[in-house]
This record gives sequence, structure tokens and C-alpha cells, in this order.
Amino acid sequence: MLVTTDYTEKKTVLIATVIKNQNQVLEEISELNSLAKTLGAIVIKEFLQNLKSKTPNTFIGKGKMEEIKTFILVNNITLVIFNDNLSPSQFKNIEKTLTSEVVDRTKVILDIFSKRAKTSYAKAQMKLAQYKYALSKLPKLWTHLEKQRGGIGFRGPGESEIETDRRNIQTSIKKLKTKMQLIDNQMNTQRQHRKNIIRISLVGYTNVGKSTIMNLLSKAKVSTVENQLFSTVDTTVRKIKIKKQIFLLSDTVGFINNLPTQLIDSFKSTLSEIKESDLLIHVIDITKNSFIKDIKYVENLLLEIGIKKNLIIKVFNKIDRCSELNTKKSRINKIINKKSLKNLLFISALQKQTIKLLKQKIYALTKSIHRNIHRNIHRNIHRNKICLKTNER
Ligand SMILES: Nc1nc2c(ncn2[C@@H]2O[C@H](COP(=O)(O)OP(=O)(O)OP(=O)(O)O)[C@@H](O)[C@H]2O)c(=O)[nH]1
Ligand SMILES: [Mg+2]
Repeated sequence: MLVTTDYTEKKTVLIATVIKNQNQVLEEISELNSLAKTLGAIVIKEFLQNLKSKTPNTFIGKGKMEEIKTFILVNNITLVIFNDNLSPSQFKNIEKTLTSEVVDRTKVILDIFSKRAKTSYAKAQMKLAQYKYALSKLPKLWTHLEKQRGGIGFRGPGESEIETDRRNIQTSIKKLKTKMQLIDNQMNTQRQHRKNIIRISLVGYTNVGKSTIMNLLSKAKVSTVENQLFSTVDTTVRKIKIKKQIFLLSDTVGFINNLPTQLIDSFKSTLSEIKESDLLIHVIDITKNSFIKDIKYVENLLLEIGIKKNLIIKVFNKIDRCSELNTKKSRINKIINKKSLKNLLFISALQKQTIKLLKQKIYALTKSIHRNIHRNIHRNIHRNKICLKTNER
């Protein structure tokens, strides 16, 4: 059941439906194209269908379905990826009609994450997300799952077997949660030890340059892959020094539109790294047409997971590739509230000198936190001395 779909060199078509916002879907399908390519699929064609409402059985209309079916047969397509999330019965019906393997956007994202996870903790988080996904598709996804099974320990179809499957997945989820709780506790203790150091997290949409900035600020070697989505799945924490002050900098997993809820759930503790940070560096790829939408999406997602920070630097990255910088700057001035304007930076992570500006900004914004931390440390030392003296008497 946790077998990932093999995308390598598979001739693939993408399908997206438009009910309201065509531009939004166009961006999503281009993102889906990158996601599929990241997994090695060869995308042959994108199908877009305007709909007044979704057809419950097959999701898209009959005529379009026939057109896609013919295209699949003529071009030997073996994989179909839907931009929308499909219900178990839709999966079943569409696969039957198209006689091809069908996956949805959530599955693709989960498969990329599981491929990228390196640490055992990230792997456990991924497994948890995949179990939850499998559980949500289970009842009617029998044939679909069966095709992928091949000796995973589940036997033939039928209601009772499906029930066994469900119980097996639920048991695995329980075990994983217990395992992760133990690691969570250790990580919490580690975080407590770092209390006296200012913590900074790089956050933002995927592929905006977070890891590149991390590497520049910390001389770390977090892998940054040429234009691939979700290079980073594991959180990396590095010490950095600015004017003799020590900071802890975390590089975190990138966000994407319609991030699967299963992923958000299982990445909660990774995200608590962000929650406990004193300062967030929200990185934005200014070359993207949708950069304003990306900002809002990231801000909303942060709010959704309970992260409300006053100290945020918005770093508009990749200015070396941005052709309409001034026009974009005036768009930004209009949407950003006046108070936050001083916390904006325009940089190129490929030009070392602009990183200096970022360092200056980090230092200036966290000065008062440093002062408080030092005051607390001195107060504690003083308190301990008094305690010691009292005990000596
Ligand atoms: N032209 C240009 N490219 C950049 C800049 N910063 C990063 N890149 C490129 O953008 C791509 C993505 O960079 P990453 O640092 O991996 O982005 P990320 O935000 O960590 O991505 P995820 O880990 O996938 O969320 C890489 O190919 C980088 O070389 C920049 O300032 N200018
Ligand atoms: Mg990264």
C-alpha cells in the first residue's frame, strides 16, 4: 500500500478542470507539470476543461473523456495525472474508462516528498502522510491499490479484506505516531537548550531560493536542485554569526498551492521550528507572475497552522532575473501594509553582496531580543549566585 507510483519515463497526460478561475488553474497545471517532471514523467499533453460544475462519476464531461481516451490510445500514454483531488469512486471510474493508471495532485506531491526525505524523522512523517492518504482512498480504491500491491502482505479483494486493510493501516499509523512522539520529545528538549539563542527560519513557497540563501548565510551545503520543486523536505539548522552575535538559522520545507492536508498534519512538528522562531525570513520569487498570490498563500498557511509572527522580513529574491522590477516594486508597495515596508528586501541570492543587506537587516531587527536574552541570562546568573550564597550559609 505504501508503494509509490513509478513515474520514470512514463508517457503522461495532465488533466485540469476550470470552474471559476482560469488563471489560477493555468498556474497550477504548469506547477503540476514541473512536479511530474521532477519525478521523471514525460508530459506529452495538458488537457484543460471548462466546467459549470464537476461531473460526480468521472469528474470531467463525457465528450472530453472520449477525446482523452483516444489520445491515450494513439500515443501510448501510461499515466494520467489529475490536478484535482479525486474521490475513490472517481479514481475507479476514470481508470476503467481510460485503461491507464491515474493519480491525483496529492499523490504526486506525497511521492516527491517521500523520495526526498532523508532523515528517519522526515521519512516517518512522510509514511504517516501516505498512510493517511491511503486510508482516505481505501474503500473504493481496491483495484487501483491492488495493481500496485505485489506482495505487500494483503490478500484478495472483498469487504472483509478492505476492512483488514483499514485496520492494518490504522495500526501502522498508531505505531508511527508513538515512534514520532518519542522523537518529538527529544527535539523539544533540544529546542529548550537553544532557548538563549535567537532563532530564525527561512519560509516560503517552493523553489524560491530558501536553501540558496541558507547556504550563503551559513556556508552550509543544503542541496539546491536546478529548478526543481521540493528540493528540501528535511529541516536543517545551522549556526550563523553576524557581528559576533550567534543565531540559529533553519531552512524549512517549501509550500505549494493545495498542499495536501495529510502533509500539513504530519509536518506539524517540523513546522513548530517555525513557530518557535524569533524571526521569519519569508522568501519570495519575484520573477513569478503569481508572486503576490504566493505571498498570500504562504501567509494564510502560516496563520492556519497557528504561526503569527510580528517579526518578518520579506525577501524578494532573484532580482537578477526580474525584468519588470520597478513595476513589481510599485505593486508590492500597494499591497504591503505601511508598517512592514521597512522590513522588505530585494536581493539576488546569486550575488554575494546583497546578502550583506540581509545580514544587516537581521542584526538590526533582533537587537532588542539580544538585549532581553542577555538581561535574562545575567538575571539568572545573579539569582543563582544568591541561591548559592543562601545554601552556603
Ligand atoms: N537567477 C536566480 N536563481 C536563483 C536565485 N536564488 C536561487 N536561485 C535558483 O532557484 C532554484 C531553487 O533554489 P533553492 O534554494 O533550491 O529553492 P528552495 O526555496 O530551497 O526550494 P525548495 O527546497 O524546493 O522549497 C535553484 O536552481 C537556485 O539556483 C537568485 O537569486 N537568482
Ligand atoms: Mg530548499
